[in-house]
Amino acid sequence: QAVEQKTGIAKSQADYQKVYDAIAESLEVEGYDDGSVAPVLVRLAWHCSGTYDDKDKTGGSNYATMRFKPESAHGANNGLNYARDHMEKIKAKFPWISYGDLWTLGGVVAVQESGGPTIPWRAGRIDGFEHHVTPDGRLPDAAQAEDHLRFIFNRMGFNDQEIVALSGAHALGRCHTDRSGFEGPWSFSPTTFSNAYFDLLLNEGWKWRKWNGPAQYEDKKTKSLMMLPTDMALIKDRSFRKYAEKYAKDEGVFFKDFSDAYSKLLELGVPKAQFPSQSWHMGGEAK
Ligand code: DDH
Repeated sequence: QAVEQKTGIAKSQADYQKVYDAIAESLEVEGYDDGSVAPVLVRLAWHCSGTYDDKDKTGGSNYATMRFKPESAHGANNGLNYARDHMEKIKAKFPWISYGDLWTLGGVVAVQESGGPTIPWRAGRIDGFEHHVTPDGRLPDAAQAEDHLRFIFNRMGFNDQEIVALSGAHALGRCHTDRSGFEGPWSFSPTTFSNAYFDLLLNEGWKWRKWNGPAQYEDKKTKSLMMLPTDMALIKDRSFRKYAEKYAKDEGVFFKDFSDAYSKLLELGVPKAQFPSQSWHMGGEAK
């Protein structure tokens, strides 16, 4: 087996801060969706990490295996070529950074610069090979419900509270018919990270949308917002619902729990010995 690529761990936090700044500067893209690539970068960081299996320790963000054909072609990753191509422009400026570090740092920048909490992050992931690709089917299927959510996220090592907290990322972004088949944003401000997702989920009236696409909900009032069946499971299931209610009431609690869970997500599959340091707070002031 070939020697794995250099990690760049001889670099300091200041070096990674330069990458952070370059990503932050690149987020606004006129004419793309709602004017920002932040949501799709949050999704790239999540999908490159969420393949982890806590039993056999395969998958996760360590090897950035979405660079390889079998994984980039997995249905759940449709549209992420846009995010990966965007990140190639950053990689060209900082060729020493590993893809796993680049993509996960992209998620951190995108959350923080969209007004979300500080996400503790550290460098140390290494580029792997095609044989590290995990089988299709490790990411959630939006058409399903609470049993599926627990099956998928327990495998990664997440509990009910963490599942609900992580799902709050859907305050950002939208569904695209040419990517997932679903359509529309979850919130009225899809480039702002907030607890709006939980507030809307609990306090808007929702009904099935009548259309030719896959089964999804729309809000009764404006018909401009959407929820996936898996989103709705978070208020139908009693254990999930108590966290959704907590996060709708208190954005501070949501921010803290999201920060902990997203930070944990981004480190899945990375052997602790690969991290040379404690987590860093990149970017501006800690929130
Ligand atoms: Fe998600 N997500 N996600 N999601 N996700 C989609 C978009 C975005 C599910 C399905 C979809 C998380 C959990 C789940 C983001 C972040 C996170 C889309 C639409 C589908 C479908 C894709 C498209 O058409 O472009 C399901 C199912 C789950 C689940 O079962 C829990 C989590 C945990 C995160 C996270 O980041 C922690 C973001 C952001 C988007 C918006 C992307 C965009 O381009 O805009």
